[in-house]
Amino acid sequence: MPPSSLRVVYAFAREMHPKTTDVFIQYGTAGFRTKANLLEHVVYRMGLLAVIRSRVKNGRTIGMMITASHNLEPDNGVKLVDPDGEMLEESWEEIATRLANVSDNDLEATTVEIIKEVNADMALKASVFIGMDTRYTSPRLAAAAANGVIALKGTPKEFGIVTTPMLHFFVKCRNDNTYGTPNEEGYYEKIVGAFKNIRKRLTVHGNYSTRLHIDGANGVGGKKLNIINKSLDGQLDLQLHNLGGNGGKLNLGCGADHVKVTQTPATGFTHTPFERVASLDGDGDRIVYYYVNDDPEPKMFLLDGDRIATLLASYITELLQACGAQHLQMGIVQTAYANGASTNYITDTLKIPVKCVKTGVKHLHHAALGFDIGVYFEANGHGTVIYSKNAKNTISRISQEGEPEARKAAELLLDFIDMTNETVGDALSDLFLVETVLCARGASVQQWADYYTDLPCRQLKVIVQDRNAITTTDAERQCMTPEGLQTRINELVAKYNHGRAFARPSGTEDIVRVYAEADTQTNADLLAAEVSQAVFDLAGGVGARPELPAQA
Ligand code: 16G
Ligand code: MG
Repeated sequence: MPPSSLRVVYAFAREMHPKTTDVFIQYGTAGFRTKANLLEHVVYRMGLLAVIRSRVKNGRTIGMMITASHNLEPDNGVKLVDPDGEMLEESWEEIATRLANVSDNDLEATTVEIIKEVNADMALKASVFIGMDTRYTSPRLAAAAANGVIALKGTPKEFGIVTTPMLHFFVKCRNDNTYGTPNEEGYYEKIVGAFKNIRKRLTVHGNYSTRLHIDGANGVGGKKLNIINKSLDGQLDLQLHNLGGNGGKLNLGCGADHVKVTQTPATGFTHTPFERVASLDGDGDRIVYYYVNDDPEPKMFLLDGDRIATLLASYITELLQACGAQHLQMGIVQTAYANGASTNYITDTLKIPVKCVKTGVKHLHHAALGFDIGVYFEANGHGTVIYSKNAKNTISRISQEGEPEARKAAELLLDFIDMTNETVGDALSDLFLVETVLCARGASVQQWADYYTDLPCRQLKVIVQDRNAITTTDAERQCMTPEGLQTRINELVAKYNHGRAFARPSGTEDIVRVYAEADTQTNADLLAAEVSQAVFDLAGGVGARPELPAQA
């Protein structure tokens, strides 16, 4: 395509998706995310970039997801998905940021510049899959995305309202048809189909109950479970809550992020003591479990991403042993947010290698690729399992040639693999994985919670002038700047039994995040507040200095 035909890029921008703000926007950990009304030109331009990316990848399909995940309703966002269903290659984040921020007048020239720089052959076909969450601003943004694709003569395909992991799955399937069929039915067929297969092999026994409450965060995940539920033939007794409608607001007082960060149950429905609840986030890529006890003031017990990782990894280990494939190397990948008790349990009890990496799915996913079977989870409930070709081939061979017992375990494992959305963390797929393990073990949610005891922890936010004044190393566990901050954190941590704390600049909000854990909740709260004060004092805090909790 000669550059002259890029006039249409400018024409679409001017007429339909003009840049009306000078607020600088950055492609962060999970794409662009901000107030929805600041995003239309950004999403249009990402449509352009997706076409260029598709051509650089020889016409393979690229994904675009319109969502702001667990953020509240007024926000929205967009992220690109690479051909194997993984996050956009990191080196393109700067290109995306550049394209998003140029003026409309410079858009055509910048597009030409980028095409040259990445050496895209504009004569190739280009295909872009577009999905969106349930926000009322999403259809408009999805249309802007499609216009961006059309402006550069790519072919958009819109999937309407889907979970983020579904879109990742579709992109992967479109580029690799051995993985599945690239549409919603294909997703159900593979993932839910595998769950049903497994359920036929397992008997519900012991303390496992098929009843599972769902907190759908008033987002897309609950809606999809509502569809799935109709085909489940009673294998699960799903009680669906917070499905949107009935005045419930997206992610407000509910959803995985709310439950994890506030350590309180979702609002919007009544909890029955000791019954499992699975809480999803707004776009269905995170899940945490919890239950409440029957105290007069019910206490909540959270089973977060660390719990899910350990549950899945220990079950896969058992199956690998049962099929005589223990030589396959399994590892768990976590971030600094992983509860120290989970890391100890993995090392001391499960005896599985564990790696700690920087926050953000792409870092976890990348590290997990280093194992035959990599289980990665963020404490916030985002994670999955990935299996190498070698692992899949080995297990598949055993399922055909092994001894009867080994065969049985291998067949189960093959279904377990099919049930896993390997492209990215997926609340629905994770739910079926967890339910499978609990069912196989005849375990109640309390028994699961008893595997180890979490250290009490607390997360806080601090507002500073420039969050990038804080730089970190050692997978974000140590601060390098500002000078003196790490020394101060070390002094504070040393005062507490089982104390651990860190501060890191957020990749999605203009704030610094502080995490602390210690032997008691009071101490964890105190340590988090003290570290917040240190950040405030040494890294240019803005507004009121964080206060220590009342009980201090
Ligand atoms: C994004 C990341 C998530 C991470 C979170 C951290 C993806 C798809 N999502 O939501 O993994 O935990 O950012 O946010 O990578 P923060 O930097 O604001 O703490
Ligand atoms: Mg999400």
